[in-house]
Amino acid sequence: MADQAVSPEHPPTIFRKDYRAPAWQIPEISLDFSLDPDVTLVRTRLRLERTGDHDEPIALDGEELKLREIKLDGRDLAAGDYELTEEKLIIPVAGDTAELETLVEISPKANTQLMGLYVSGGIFCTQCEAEGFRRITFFPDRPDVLSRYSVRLEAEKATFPVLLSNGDCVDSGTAEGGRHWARWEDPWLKPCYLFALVAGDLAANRDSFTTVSGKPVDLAIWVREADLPKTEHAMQALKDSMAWDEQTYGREYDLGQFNIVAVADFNFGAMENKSLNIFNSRYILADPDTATDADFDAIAGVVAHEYFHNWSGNRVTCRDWFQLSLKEGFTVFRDQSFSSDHGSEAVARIGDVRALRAAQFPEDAGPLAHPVRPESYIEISNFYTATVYNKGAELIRMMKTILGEDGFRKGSDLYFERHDGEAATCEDFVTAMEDANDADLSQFRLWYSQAGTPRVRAALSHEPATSRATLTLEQKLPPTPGQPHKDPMAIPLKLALFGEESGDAIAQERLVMLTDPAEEIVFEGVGERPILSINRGFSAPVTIEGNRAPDDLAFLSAHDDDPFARYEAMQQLMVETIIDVVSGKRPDHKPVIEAVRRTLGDDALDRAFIAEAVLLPSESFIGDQMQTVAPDAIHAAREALRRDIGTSLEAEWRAAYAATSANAFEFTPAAKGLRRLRTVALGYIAARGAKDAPKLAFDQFEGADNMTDRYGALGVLANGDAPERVAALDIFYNRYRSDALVLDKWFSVQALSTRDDTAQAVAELIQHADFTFENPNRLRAVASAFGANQRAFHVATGAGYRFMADIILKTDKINPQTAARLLPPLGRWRRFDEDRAAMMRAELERILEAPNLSKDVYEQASKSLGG
Ligand code: B3K
Ligand code: ZN
Repeated sequence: MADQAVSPEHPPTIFRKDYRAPAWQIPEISLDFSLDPDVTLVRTRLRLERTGDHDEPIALDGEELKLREIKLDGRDLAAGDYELTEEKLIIPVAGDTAELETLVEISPKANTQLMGLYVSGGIFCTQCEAEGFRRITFFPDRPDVLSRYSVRLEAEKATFPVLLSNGDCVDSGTAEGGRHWARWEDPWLKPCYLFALVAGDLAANRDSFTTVSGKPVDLAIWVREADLPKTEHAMQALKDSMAWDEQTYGREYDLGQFNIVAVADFNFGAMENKSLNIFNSRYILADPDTATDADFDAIAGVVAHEYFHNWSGNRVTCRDWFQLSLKEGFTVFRDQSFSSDHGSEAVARIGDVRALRAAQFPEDAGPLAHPVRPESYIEISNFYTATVYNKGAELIRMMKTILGEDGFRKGSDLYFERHDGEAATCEDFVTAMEDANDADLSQFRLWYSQAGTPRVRAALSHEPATSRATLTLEQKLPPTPGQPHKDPMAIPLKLALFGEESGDAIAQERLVMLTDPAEEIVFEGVGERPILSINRGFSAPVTIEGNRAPDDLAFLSAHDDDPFARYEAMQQLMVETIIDVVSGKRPDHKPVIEAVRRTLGDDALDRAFIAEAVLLPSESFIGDQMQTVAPDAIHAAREALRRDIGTSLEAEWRAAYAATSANAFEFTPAAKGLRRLRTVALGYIAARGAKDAPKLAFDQFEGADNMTDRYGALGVLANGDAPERVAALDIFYNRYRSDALVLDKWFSVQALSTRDDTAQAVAELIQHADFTFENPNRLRAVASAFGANQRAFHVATGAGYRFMADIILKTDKINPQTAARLLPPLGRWRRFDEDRAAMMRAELERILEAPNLSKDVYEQASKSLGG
């Protein structure tokens, strides 16, 4: 199994090549929970079936379980009849089938890792993906063991009046001592990572949905009673998702109930347990006073994502965790398409690409780079990454681009039909796409196995005499850990040519498959000078390097008929302008200012698109384009450009601000666009240093009838040093201190501040009475936000690095999974100057030297150091 020595310092590596089908299947499991926060008893009966001709014992996983009883075919086993280690229970079995019964004791209240069964705000809940079920009972905790579940829950009735599990509730009753019970049965085979239970004092927002074939489904969103009014948006998103999956993928829901529960303490966004989705409350609760438009959109996206998993993940699951992108990449692609269909396609695509570039490109360029289908891991929780999720979604999107809308649907139909009820692989998905279309995706498969972001160099030349244009495309595949050399990839590039004089498309959009290291494409009949529009719609997750002059980019930003390409041209123009200044050239802000002016004044564009297009790229994105990141110089150059855009276009910003101001709250795409542009305009007015800017921001803050405007204004104030800043922060705190999700925003806005003292500010924030290491949302509101704040995190003294390492070490003792997710910013040391790199390395070494480090943090820190 492991190729390296196993010791506490060096936990074993698991390799994809070592996959073996399970020696035993468990077609049926019955679980009986006697719930108590301190001591919960779990009685489990498993029907064991030997698979194939072998004499291996049954090996069950188990972690932090106290074994009280064990019986095989009704007979008590003696200590010598089985082997029990810290992680395994191994039992020799004579026959080919048997019934195993265990009784274990667990302690949900003491579970701060939030994996397995735990208590959040007085509610029992579970999280089993990826390997949490082994913290509940002994079981082969792997996704290719599929079972039918029957679950009995018993708890004190007054404190835990609601008892939920997967499937349908088939019976319930009262028990002695003020307790009650319920039995749930799930007819669908499922892996144990999809098991869930919830018990607590919850109220439901109930609704219903009738499926396309006329079957009624009872829907319920369970929250604390006081939060019921905040569940409407999530409910609407759920019903929209159910209808969308029927229309778009022909996928109907398959049970009589669908339950969602929101809890306050959750390691990530939400979990797709069969018919009992458990959510971080942040992705359920919203009303205009407490949630921003971005929060509303994220809620719809996550509700859709988890619902879509019912087919892409649950009905067809993953054979092993190396195949994680099979369900995650596909499901992200599905939720992206859903959001795009329910709003502006262009703005949705800009958002997808922005997220990919913010999280995945840096991952691909750093020590933690891994293929979409990884080859090995130490701790699987570390592989719920932007590569597996977001780049994985880009792979699915590319297949759709290559095969076309109908071909893609034929492929997904075949995939679902072929693998329904199975644990499948990424390879199965690609094969279904090929078979349904009689296509050959052999070279395309490299996207699953080769890490790193391909770079495509595009050079266009023009010969007026022959009216011929020649485009040379060249692909370069940067080395990544363990993959020094790579084969050329199949890269689908949508491109078009525009005429400089006419402004017309002189070569209409076409799809070019770049499959060789270098290729040449000739365009005939090109009389006027052509301008290249490439990777339109972001057809491939690559970086384009080209010879497009600032004027050409400015031209595209005004004339391209692909909105994404238009946005992209503007971004590139901005990035190049800032990098020129950072590398010592005299600033020439004019092309950017003119491009922003034109976009702002283009009445044909929707406001949401304008707001995205005129925003400067983030400091970290600019850094990613540089050989060595220079955080302070980037900040200075970007701020100077912002100031200049603010000053030169002051009249335009004020006009835009005024035009978007009389905006009584409505949750429509148009109203959202106005709100977005409003705060962007406010930001530019403030950047210019206008005297009245703090007052303008404060008035917006005070007068707002919604969180988008209020938080937008607070963000502008938090970056400055006007007295209004302190006043607004205090008002915000006092108004929302009892609403945890809004209080998270109060922490974040300070950790994200571009002020000089942010590294100091976060050190104080974690001393605040409302800060806690135990709630992942609160922890991330400070630590993840700070890690994403390039200038503050990389403050030259190294205080940011020390702060983060301290937080990681402290969190590791409580919640290793969440601790490990804070590590990547420290791992990017190779991208920085020597002094910073040395300080970052020193912190990574300090982390690695700490006693009793979790596997999670060990893996991230050791790989980040390059060891
Ligand atoms: N499948 C879960 C993620 C579980 C993460 C475990 N570390 C949520 C989702 O992607 O839908
Ligand atoms: Zn998912």
